[in-house]
Amino acid sequence: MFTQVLKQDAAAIEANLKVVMARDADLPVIDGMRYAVAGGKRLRGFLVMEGARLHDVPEAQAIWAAAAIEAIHAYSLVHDDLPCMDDDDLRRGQPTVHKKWDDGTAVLVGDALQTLGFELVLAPACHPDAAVRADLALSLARASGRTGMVLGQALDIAAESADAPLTLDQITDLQAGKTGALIVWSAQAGARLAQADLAPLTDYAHALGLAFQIADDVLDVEGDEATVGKAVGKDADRGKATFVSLLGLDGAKARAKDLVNAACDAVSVYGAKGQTLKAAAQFVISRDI
Ligand code: GRG
Repeated sequence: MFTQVLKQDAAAIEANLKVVMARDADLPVIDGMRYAVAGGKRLRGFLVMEGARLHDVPEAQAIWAAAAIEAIHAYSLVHDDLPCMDDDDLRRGQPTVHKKWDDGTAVLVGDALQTLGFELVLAPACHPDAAVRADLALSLARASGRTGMVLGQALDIAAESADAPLTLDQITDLQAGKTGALIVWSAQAGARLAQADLAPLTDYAHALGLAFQIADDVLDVEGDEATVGKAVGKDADRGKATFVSLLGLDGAKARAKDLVNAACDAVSVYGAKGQTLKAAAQFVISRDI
């Protein structure tokens, strides 16, 4: 069952990150890193592990790429929660890093988690061939930096002071960077480790990433703060254009469903082996966390 696989992968990723940081100095930045990287659904890490399983990549290798993407994702959340960005007090049901410590510690925790992500994909245990490790690191840099997640976040910030609300096409582009790019990298990582065709998993992840973001917008309207583990209702409070404000609640849900169908079609080429990825796509739009 998908949720069981997600749980097992999450535990393996947690264990890898714990071992990696076990011998580090006893400083707020290290405590903050352990704190920030703990918890979460580990959806991106799961995508790495499942893509690896599809291509018969050993788990002992894939776990390094899975831990890497969870470190990068955690960095983005720590920085996004800062008062100069989204200004949130709650993340994964706990006080955000800058609330528990201070802004300076949160900046450093994010910085260090980001560099940790690159350290992990470049670890020889991730792949014996340095060219494969370099490919993982280069694609991760492009997915997380100025052509990916940072670009999406910058477009989001610019939209706040724009004269007109964003159109559906503009929001789709913005989210392809902000949330989509890391999801695409995660789904591709197993094929990169196996030096296999990236196309089916790329198509799957483009549709999944958008469905994930639409589900996030729906949760912002319908979700419960205690269950979601972060503040809800923020988009409407700020008059922000979202998939829900542009398509309506029912329209957004219908669009997410279509995207999940497209994601499932994309992995049909793997036959029965693609079943868990199909279940993951269904989970993304039915989740309440
Ligand atoms: C600071 C450069 C920079 C980028 C931040 C990812 C991001 C960009 C901001 C997060 C804000 C946000 C709520 C985005 C919506 C989608 C999203 C990424 C939700 C959080 O991801 P989940 O639901 O979280 O996978 P868990 O806690 O389960 O890992």
